[in-house]
Amino acid sequence: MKKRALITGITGQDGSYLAEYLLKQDYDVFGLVRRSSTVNYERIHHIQDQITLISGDILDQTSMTRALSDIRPQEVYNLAAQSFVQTSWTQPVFTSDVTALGVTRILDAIRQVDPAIRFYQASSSEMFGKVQEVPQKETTPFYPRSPYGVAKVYGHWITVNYRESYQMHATSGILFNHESPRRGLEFAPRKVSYNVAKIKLGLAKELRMGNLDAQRDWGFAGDYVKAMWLMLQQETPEDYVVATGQTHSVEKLLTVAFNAVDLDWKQYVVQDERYMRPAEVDLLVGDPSKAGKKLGWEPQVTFEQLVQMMVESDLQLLKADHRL
Ligand code: NDP
Ligand code: GDR
Repeated sequence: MKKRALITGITGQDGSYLAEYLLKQDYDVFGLVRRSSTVNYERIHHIQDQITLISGDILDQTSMTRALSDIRPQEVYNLAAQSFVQTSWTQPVFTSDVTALGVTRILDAIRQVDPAIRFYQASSSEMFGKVQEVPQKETTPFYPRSPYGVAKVYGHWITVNYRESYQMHATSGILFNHESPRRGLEFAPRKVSYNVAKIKLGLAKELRMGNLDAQRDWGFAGDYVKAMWLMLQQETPEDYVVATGQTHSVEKLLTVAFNAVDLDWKQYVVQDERYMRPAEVDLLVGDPSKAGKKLGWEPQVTFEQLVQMMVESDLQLLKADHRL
């Protein structure tokens, strides 16, 4: 019998890579999708005939229970979230409802339908926020700096609580920033790669950015979904930091991306207050040694390779769109 996995957030960046990865592991893959007036299956279009999409929303507990009862999966990966940090200040209540309470809804649906289902929660380095330790590891205290970060701290602890209360195989993966050509256009690395490609092709003249001093530990999403799967294959559920162990500033990101097309970022980038945050996370760098030791996980793509891959992909995309 094939294993069955349910992915919430399958239409997102990570959902699409995870679905591909699980198909390669010979799973039957199911994805929870919420209704919208226009179809947004761009990232899973190429595998749509190999997966099954189920209508539901993590705001609606009934839909979670129904999906679990119908599918009877062995594994559930909860990737659904309002995941853009900046938006969490303008929609703090909605962000909490989806990103925090959504986790309880799905955990409790699992408890009712089949507590033996293994559960993965997409936790975040944003929980470390104003960092209390460098580098950050599983035991580093949390100090979130945005409504999104606060919601993720809730999601993390409710996962730990269901594990301890009901002996569920529930795991929280504390993933640092990970990117790819499929990243949403609003996140810094994709915003940069897309606009660098536009500038190079003569389709834009400038790039407006916020804080250039912030530092992040950036990896490749394709590498990170493998760590999610490995966590659910362990006999004992535990929490893991997943990161590269290296950090770079937004300014360095600009340098590498513009250099990839032989341009100087200083001639095109304009700082714009609109992209500054009310409270910033200045520096994130993870210590992935536990994931290395226990899961045998290691990132494969370097920061420079990642940025070049994204710029190259956006150049191809824009050339095709504009028939260049
Ligand atoms: P995306 O923003 O690309 O994807 C989010 C997904 O969640 C989309 O499929 C979206 O659906 C879905 N979703 C949002 N609200 C609901 C809802 N109410 N019901 C059902 N589905 C919903 O995020 P990523 O793929 O980048 O990230 C995946 C997860 O990992 C998120 O939880 C994120 O917070 C977390 N994370 C991400 C990191 C990263 O660097 N990428 C790092 C650490 C954690 P739709 O397409 O309909 O909007
Ligand atoms: P982040 O990612 O907030 O770390 O959350 P994002 O790429 O949005 O920001 C990274 C850093 O870049 C700075 N920055 C800008 N960011 C954006 N988006 N746009 C800009 O113009 C800009 N200028 C500077 C930001 O201030 C920040 O310091 C991501 C999300 O995927 C979360 O869901 C996930 O949990 C964390 O990564 C880990």
